[in-house]
Amino acid sequence: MADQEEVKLYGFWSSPFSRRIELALKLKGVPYVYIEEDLTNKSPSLLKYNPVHKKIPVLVHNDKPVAESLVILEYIDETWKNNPILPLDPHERATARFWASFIDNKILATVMKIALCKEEEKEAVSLEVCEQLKMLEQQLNGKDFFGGDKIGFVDIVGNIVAFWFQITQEVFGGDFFTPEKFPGLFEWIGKLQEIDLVNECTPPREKNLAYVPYEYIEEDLFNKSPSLLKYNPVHKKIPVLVHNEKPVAESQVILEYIDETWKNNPILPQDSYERAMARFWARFIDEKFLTKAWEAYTCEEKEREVVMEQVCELMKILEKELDGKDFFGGDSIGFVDIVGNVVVLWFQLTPEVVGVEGWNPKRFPGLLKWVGKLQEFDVVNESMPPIEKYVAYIRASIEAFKSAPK
Ligand SMILES: N[C@@H](CCC(=O)N[C@@H](CS)C(=O)NCC(=O)O)C(=O)O
Repeated sequence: MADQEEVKLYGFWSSPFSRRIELALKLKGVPYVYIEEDLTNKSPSLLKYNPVHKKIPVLVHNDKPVAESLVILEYIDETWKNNPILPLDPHERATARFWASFIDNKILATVMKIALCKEEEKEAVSLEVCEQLKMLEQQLNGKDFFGGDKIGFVDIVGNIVAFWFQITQEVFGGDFFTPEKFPGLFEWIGKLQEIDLVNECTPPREKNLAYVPYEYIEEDLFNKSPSLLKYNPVHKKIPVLVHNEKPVAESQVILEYIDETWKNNPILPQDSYERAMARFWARFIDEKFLTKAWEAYTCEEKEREVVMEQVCELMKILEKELDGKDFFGGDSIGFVDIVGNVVVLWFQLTPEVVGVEGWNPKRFPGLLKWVGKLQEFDVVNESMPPIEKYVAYIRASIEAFKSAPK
């Protein structure tokens, strides 16, 4: 191969399709530059190199793009001939392509249905995927790998079964893929996991489990979009979550929907009484605390002291409920802690909005400790707006509220 050749891979850390290309390049020992794509905001290069599907992975070899992971794998195998991925015999090659396509087009499509189907359809879909996985398992036929005694085309493609299916099952519920049902496939997974390069090309389990891809659409609340008005015609407010074209509005309703749809890292407790309590305190925060806090920001100067004291009374009640725990949810973040982000904002905004003299946060050591614990989480900080921006927004909202006709 020419010395000056350039290999670039456009991928996404959690995508089984781009991870399989990384694995093939590593197995071949081909040096490459990896470019992480933001799939919610695709780069002009990705759109230029894959104008048909606009998807990763794309391999760019000496400025020539190749898209579609199965096509890329074959291109790699034909370009760098060491450590062959496909067998040499034409019939064996055809068989490998057949099963790779069965994994991507049949099994994967059925597993996707599990994520999208209604609860009552889950059993039938699970049965369908089990039948397909059985057919795949039979292909192993006592061998270590589909490729024989070493990893090959079907194994590289099948890594999606080995890793992602277990994650899908954990997130969406079900027991379609277990070692009891598929001893052969699980033995094969064990063999794959003995290969360092395979592990290097598998995204961290916890990060992957916690990842739900979504597209964020910023609304201009002074000029609401037709989509927002269509999706939330009752309240005409954000947030609205749209999942597979079905809209869900009202933040606490959305939180419960998220928790029931993606079952890993539960937000609400399992016990029904504890769930009721969590819902009770979440409503207390949104309906009592938030209403009073807003009144404290918007009331006449002469009433401020009294209203601030009423807010403090409500905060005392909340602090008592926290009862020295790290989180309302116990030792990890839960429903009340997530809804409680407005209390965190209160701590940050109040000195700016009402001035330091009217507000003494030290009266709430328990809540302050809780705020500190929350801020130890990157995801919490990432979902909080920059404080200066927020102060400006709240000041503008207070002005708009005060000047609105009553
Ligand atoms: N058949 C394609 C599938 C690739 C694919 O689904 N890529 C996803 C990431 S996992 C993607 O780029 N999605 C972006 C989009 O659909 O807009 C392949 O094998 O390469």
